[in-house]
Formats: sequence, C-alpha cells, structure tokens
Amino acid sequence: MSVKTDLCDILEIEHPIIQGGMAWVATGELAAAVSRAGGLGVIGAGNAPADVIETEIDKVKSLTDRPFGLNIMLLSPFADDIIELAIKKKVPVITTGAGNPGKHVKRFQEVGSKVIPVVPSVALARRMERLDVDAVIVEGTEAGGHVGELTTMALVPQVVDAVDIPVIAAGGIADGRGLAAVLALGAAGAQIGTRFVCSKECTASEEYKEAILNARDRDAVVTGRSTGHPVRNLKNALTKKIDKMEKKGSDPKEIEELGTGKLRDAVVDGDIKEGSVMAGQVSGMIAEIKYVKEIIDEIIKETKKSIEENYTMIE
Ligand code: TUI
Repeated sequence: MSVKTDLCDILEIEHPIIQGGMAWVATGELAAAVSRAGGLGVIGAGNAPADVIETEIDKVKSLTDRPFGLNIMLLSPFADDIIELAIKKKVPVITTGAGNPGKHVKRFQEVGSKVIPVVPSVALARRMERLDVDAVIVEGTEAGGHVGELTTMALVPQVVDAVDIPVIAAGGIADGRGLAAVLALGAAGAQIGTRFVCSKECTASEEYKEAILNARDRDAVVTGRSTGHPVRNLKNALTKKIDKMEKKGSDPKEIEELGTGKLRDAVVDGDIKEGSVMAGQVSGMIAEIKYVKEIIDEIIKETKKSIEENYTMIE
C-alpha cells in the first residue's frame, strides 16, 4: 500500500515522509531505519563537528543503499565544515535549518545532491525557489526545537500558492490524519520529527522518550523569544527558569547561554529536568514506542483511510 506524490519520484523514496533532522537524536541508526522503511532518513548535524557526522554518514551507508539526507543547522559553529563534508560525501539530500543556505545551493547540486531548505515564511520560500532549490520544507510553530511564528495550517497553503516547487509540510504531524491533512493543503509530503523519537531504533535516552510519552497537549512550550531564537521544549525546571528570566527582563545573552549544551544533557544523559527536551506539540498524541517500520506503515495506512473516509462522507 502506498501514497505516491511528486516527492517520491524526486527523492526516489517509497512514501512521502521525511524524518526531521533533529540534533543529537537523528543519528545514523535512526536515519537508516527510516530510509529502509521507505521514507527519507535524515542525519541531524546540529552543533556537532564534521568528524562525528562523517561517522554517522558512513554508518547509514553501511546499513542501507537507499537515499538519505543530512540536515545542516546553519547556526552551528561547524556549519562551514559540515557543508564541505556534505559535498565531499555527495550526500543524496541536504536539508538546512535556522538560516539561508544561499550561496551553497549550487555547490551541493553540482555533486548531485538535492537541496531542501526549511523555511518559516512565504518570503523565504520565494527566495529559495529563485535559487533553484529542489523543494522546500515549510515548518509551522507546532514543531519542536527552533520555531517560527506561523502555524502549519496557515503557512503551508500560502507557500503552496506562492511557489511552483514541491512543498513538504512540517510541524504538528505525527500520524496518517496529519499526513492526509497536509496533502489536502497542497503539500507533497510531510517531515516528521517527534514521532520518530519514540521509536525503538532512536538512540535517544529512555528518559527523553518517556518524557514525550508522558506529555499532554499543553506541555510543549516556547521559551527564548527575547533571544531571537525561540525554542519549543517540554515544560520542566529549565523552561520555568528561562520564563522567569524573560519576565524580569534578563540579558538575552545570559538566557541564550543557559540553553547551551542542554539538549545533549537531555538526549544523551537523560536529564529531562534541567536539560532541553525539544519536542513538538504532537507530543500529547504519542503513546507508544514502536519500530520505525511500524510507525511508517501505520501512517500510510491511516492516510489512505482518512482520505477515503472523508470522501465517502461527502458523497
Ligand atoms: O532548525 C530548526 N530547528 C532546530 S535548530 C535547533 S538547534 C538550536 N538551538 C538553539 C537555538 C537555535 C537553534 C533546534 N531546532 N528547524 C528549521 C527551522 N529553520 N525553523 C525555522 C528556521 C529558519 C529560521 C530563519 C530558517 C531560515 C531562517 O532564515 C532567516 C534568514 O536568514 O533569512
């Protein structure tokens, strides 16, 4: 059973599902599992140095011959090194986050890589189309991690109307109802992050996964607006501390420093109290840790069912 879109042809994948390039979480193991299950697995470079990411790329290549991606977080101090590594390794698909990949797009494409930047607005989507990128990922504020202001529901159709390249929706999608919804908005696929954290193949700490399983609808909150880099995390001692500092008007630099290194504490060391537990608003609907293949097969089955049921209702 399958749901085919243009994206499947462009990326040579079976299902129109891209895995979010989550820093620390999206390792070679997770990316390989998603690609093997017919989606596009993506390694998250985050703030890691190039030698660490080279190992992850080699790991994916040893586990699957299928296409995979690398997400380059453009605010990383190692972003330039990661860009050179991606070119050297001819990574099949490059996604970018937290900035404008601008002058690098052509260099990636020259070695055969597809380039798909994450954009939080229509203006940036248009600029990316003029650079001849292969598609855009439109991320709504429902997402985990570094977020923009607009919702997936409002932003996706506006970008679909503004550009002629495929649009991949991100933020707020965790199951087949969500994928069916964004296909109805005109997207060619979905990027899914938080749902894949709660997979057997994900190497994040058990504590991190449990925090998502235990989360309720209002637990994924945004902090750090004063720094210019708002981040969605599960509510805990860290987010409460940051909230207090923002309310009393603390120096944004001090707030930014408080968050530095905290994602690793949560993902790797399992410190879900003082660490940064980045996760999307869908956390409240995730109830079980499953194999990646089960997650993807269920999403596709439910997408078809959602579309078909809605048709019979209006016939
Ligand atoms: O990048 C993400 N999500 C992330 S990055 C990250 S690591 C981090 N930690 C603390 C502070 C900042 C980052 C955790 N989660 N998603 C993709 C995304 N990109 N969301 C929003 C954007 C974005 C924002 C501005 C993309 C482009 C952009 O362009 C501004 C410009 O340069 O025009």
